Order: sequence, then C-alpha cells, then structure tokens
Amino acid sequence: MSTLARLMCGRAVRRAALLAGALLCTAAQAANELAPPLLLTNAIHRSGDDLSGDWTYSKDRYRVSLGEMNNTPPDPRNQRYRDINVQAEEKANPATFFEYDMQRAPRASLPGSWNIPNTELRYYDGLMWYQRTFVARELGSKQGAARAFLRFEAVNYKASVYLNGKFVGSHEGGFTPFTFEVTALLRKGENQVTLGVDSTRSDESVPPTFTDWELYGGVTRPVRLIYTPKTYIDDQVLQLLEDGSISATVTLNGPVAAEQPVTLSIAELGLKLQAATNAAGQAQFKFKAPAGLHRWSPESPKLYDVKVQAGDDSLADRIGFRTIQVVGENILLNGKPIFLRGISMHEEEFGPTPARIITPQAARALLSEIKHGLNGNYVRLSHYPHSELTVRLADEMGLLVWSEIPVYWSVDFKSAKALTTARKMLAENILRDRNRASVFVWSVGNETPGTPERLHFQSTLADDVRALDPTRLVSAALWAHKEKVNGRIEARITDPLADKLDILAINTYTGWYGDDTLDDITTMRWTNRHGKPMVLSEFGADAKANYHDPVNKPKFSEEFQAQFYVNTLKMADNISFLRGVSPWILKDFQSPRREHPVYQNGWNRKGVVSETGQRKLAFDVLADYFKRKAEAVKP
Ligand code: GCB
Repeated sequence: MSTLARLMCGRAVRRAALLAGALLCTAAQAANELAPPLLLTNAIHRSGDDLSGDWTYSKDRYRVSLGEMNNTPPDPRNQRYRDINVQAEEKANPATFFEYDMQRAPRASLPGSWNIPNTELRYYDGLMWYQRTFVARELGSKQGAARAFLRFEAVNYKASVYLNGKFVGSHEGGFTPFTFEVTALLRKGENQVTLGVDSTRSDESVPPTFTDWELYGGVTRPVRLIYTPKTYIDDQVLQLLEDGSISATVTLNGPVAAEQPVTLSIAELGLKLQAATNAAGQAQFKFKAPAGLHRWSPESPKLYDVKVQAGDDSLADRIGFRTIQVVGENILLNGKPIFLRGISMHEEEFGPTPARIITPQAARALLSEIKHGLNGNYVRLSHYPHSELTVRLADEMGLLVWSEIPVYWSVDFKSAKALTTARKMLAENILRDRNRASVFVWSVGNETPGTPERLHFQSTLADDVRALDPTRLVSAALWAHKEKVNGRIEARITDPLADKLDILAINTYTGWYGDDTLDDITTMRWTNRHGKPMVLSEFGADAKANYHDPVNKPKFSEEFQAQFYVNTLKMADNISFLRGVSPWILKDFQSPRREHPVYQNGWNRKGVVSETGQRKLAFDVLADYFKRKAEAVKP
C-alpha cells in the first residue's frame, strides 16, 4: 500500500511540480506513508480461526517481563512470553526456579477488558500479559490457505505480540486494527501466542492520560488467525462519486500481484467488470452507476453484495452507495438537505459491570435505542473508533455515523510523536471503514485548546482526511466563544480550526457547568460568519435515574435534565444554520473522574438512559423532538 502510494505520488509530484501544485500530493503521500503496510480490509469476511475464548493472564506492574526496570533485556526466566512449559521444567529439575507460570495463571475470556473476570481490576493501569495455545491449519495451496496473519481488531492501549517465544511486532493505539504476517513462524501442532498489553498512557499518547471515560485496558475486540492464498486481495474500496459514477480500487498483495485480471461483480445490478492490476498490484475501475442503483439512506439502508475475485482469492462484502456533501449551510445526503437527529455514544455495553464487550447483540441493543427509541438517523461514535461490527450494524440499520479519533483535551500538541500516533490512527480508522456508507464524517478530535501547536496538529489531520478519503466530510468538536451581552449569552465560533472543517461541531454545556441558569439557554444567540452548517455535537446534564423532584428540579434530578433538554432544543430551533444535534449521551457510562458519592460513584450520569437501560424523562423529550423533526421533512 505505502509502496504503491509512493510510486503513484512520485509520478504525480513530477506532474504537479510542473503545474506548481505539488502541495496536495505531498500531503497525500505523507498520509499514505503512515498507513499500515497490511490492511486485510474486510477481514471479517475471511476464513480464519477465532482466537476468542480462554486466555491466561498475569499482571506485570513493574514491567519485569519487558525488562524495563533497568533498561537491560529481561532475564529469560522472567519472560512471560517464553516458549516453555514451566511445570515440565520444574518436574525435570526440582531445583529450577521460575517466578511465573503463564500456563497455570488465572483465566479470562477474550475479547473484553481485563475487568471481566475480576472487577477489582477495573482501575488496574499498566502491563498485563495474556497467553493461549492453538493449532493452526496446515499451510499449503489447499483451500487457499497459503499465508497466515494474526489480526487484532483492538488492543488497548499498546500491544507487543510474541508467537512461539519470538517477537512478532507491536502496535500503539487502542481502537484500530493491526495485522502481522506469521506464515513463517507457525509450526505443526500446538502454537503459543502471548500478548503484552499496556494500558499506560502519557501526554504523548492518543488519548492522553486524563479523559472522562473508563480505562478499559485489554484485548477489547476479536483476535483471529486469518488465512489467505499466496497472492490475496489486501484492500478494496468502492465509492459513489458526486458525478454519478462508481469508482473502485482493488489492491493485491503477493508474488503475482502485478498485471493480473481482477473481476468485480454486483449481481443485483447485473454488473460484472474486469480490470488488470498495474505494476504495483492495483486495479482501478470507474463506471457510470446503473440507473437502477438504490442509494443508501437512513430511511432505506440498501446494501449490495459486492464480490471481488483475483487469482485464487475472492472476497465478498455488503456495501451501500450514497453521496454526502456540504453546500453553503446545508449537509446534502444524496443531493438532499438532511437534519441529523442523533446522540453521542461510548463503546460500552448495557449492564451494571460493563467490560467493553461489544457482541452483535450488545451493539444492536445500543443502536436500536437510537434508531427506534429516539427516532434517530445518526450516531456520534465518540471519542474514538468503535468496533467494526458497530459501524457495519449502523450500515445495516440505517444510522449515519460520526467517526472520531481520540485527539482529546490535553494531548501534547507540541509532540511530533503524538502527531505521528494520531495520524497513523486516523489512517487505520479511515482505511478500515471507508466502504461503510453510514460513515459520513471523520472527526479529528474533541475540545482541544486554542494554541498554534494544536491548530497545526489538527490541520495536519484534516489534510490527511482529504488525502485518504476525499468523498467524506471533515469535522472536529469545538467550543464556541461565549460572552454575556446585556444579560444574554452571545455565542460565536472563533476557533481558527473552523476554516479547515466542512461541518462546525460545537459542544455546549450552558445551564449545567458554571453559573448560567436554565433560562440563559433559551435566550442564547448564535452567530456564524463561516457560511457552513453547524451541529451541536454535545450538550447534556447529569441525572440519576429514579431521582425525582418535580417541584425544585435540582441538578442531578430527572426533572432538571428533562428541562435542560426542553430549553436546549428550544434554543436549537432558533439557530438558522443548525443542521443536527448529538447530545451527551445515550447511556450513563463509567468514568473514574465521576465520584460524587450520592449521584455518580464512578458513573457519568448524562445518559438519557441509565447503565441498565432505564429511560429517563429526558429520553422522551428528545424522542418527541426527533419525531417532529422527522415529520417536518416527510413529503
Ligand atoms: C465534554 C466531553 C465529554 C465529557 C462531557 C461531560 O465536553 O467531550 O467527553 O464526558 O463533556 O460529561 O462533561
């Protein structure tokens, strides 16, 4: 992928230099070079062995097995990833001594955060080791299993991977997939895989140390061993363009990737097309969308079976086609203005002790509350990329998705390392999800300070989005500048990052934090000199489910929260350039920051439903508002 981008960019740079316009290509080149070397796009539909289930685990607070105590390689006896059977060694030589034994360590079922087997681990922040054994398929040309890859959908926050005692690779970033080829390392019979999972973060990490959500260290999404033929389809991307054509690019990886025929078929549309790969293994298709193409929308989320075939490999996916644009102050979906009726959501399942275990049922329970309970057409997946299965479900159910990377609050914006980490994460997120019709905007962060370094940081990310996926919109959640003038709050968007964005997204907590009252919300006045659409990406107030006081309506009561929603939605109706809302937040969520002993106890209570799914009064206020909004646009 990156080699290919370099080759293409080299040509384009030469051409662009002639036209004195080399800048765009430089940005595209840089963005592509940060993309992972192996994509395995659509891995979910590939044949493989699921490594979910029982793993043993062992805490390593002092990082002994990484040998980080005194910067010397760890004593082999301390390496938890060593390819030995400690019990057998001890039996063979009773005098031998080991401080650990991964085989006899406690067990946890993966995927899921490390607080699943033991809620005491909720606040454990450090290095944890996981190990399991498995028997791999025999590799050969039979059944297309010639190469094998270990694929991790998410390990939070850093992962070091070892197979049969050997280091395979590492990855930083808790929310995006990564893949290592292990063809040469697998052996017949039992194999042993060990993961060092490190949740420790710093100001240079993305997100930084201080956030308002649960840590959830661990292997939070599936791990699979995936098999492919020698030459396989590493990436395919299909997009409906504004000019009514469909463009598709297929990239092969392997010894016979160059000058190969590739077939792309969408049977339901009667399409079967062929193209040949170039020297870099990439085939390009561009064709007029058939007249009968049914465009994807939340009301009618049509997906097509798309098949790609090349050599011994073939891969099927379900893909929707739609366009998204901003024209003036409007967001146009398939050419028509849309109002985003949504809510924000963390990746946390319903229940009293969540461990970030997102099964299909758990994802459906969350998204159904938005789609059917609230009458929504949109979800803000905050503040980091959620699981691929959630995004695929949004495609299927018909919810537009705001996708974000965790460039949040106090990242060290001066740090080149932090910027590289964020850029890689953004590339991994975009390359994973750019076939999902539901995703309409890539957000480059949330509530960051107005410093020049941060402007450079997030502008670079916005440029990366344009280079990696020019078919979607760019945004970031910002603060507005607020001032009281003659007793009324005047709100303006003064953040210079706004110039880089397609949608202006504003988080507002007037009426909750600070001294402003609920009445101050309704009289607020908003101005926008940018001529772009605005969405209220957040507004919210805490309420403890079942705490009622209709007379005094104190903070933390359901009545206060409901009134906060009534007033904020009234204000929203007076903003002529407002094109959507995603209040904070669907469900009460765990946050070590929230320790009010009466109302919170480790939970941020701004959900319109409680952690177990009980709807609060504000839920109905929002559902009624969205119902009215939806009816207003019906033909
Ligand atoms: C915000 C943040 C969100 C917090 C929320 C709150 O502005 O974007 O991550 O959880 O406020 O509850 O204060």
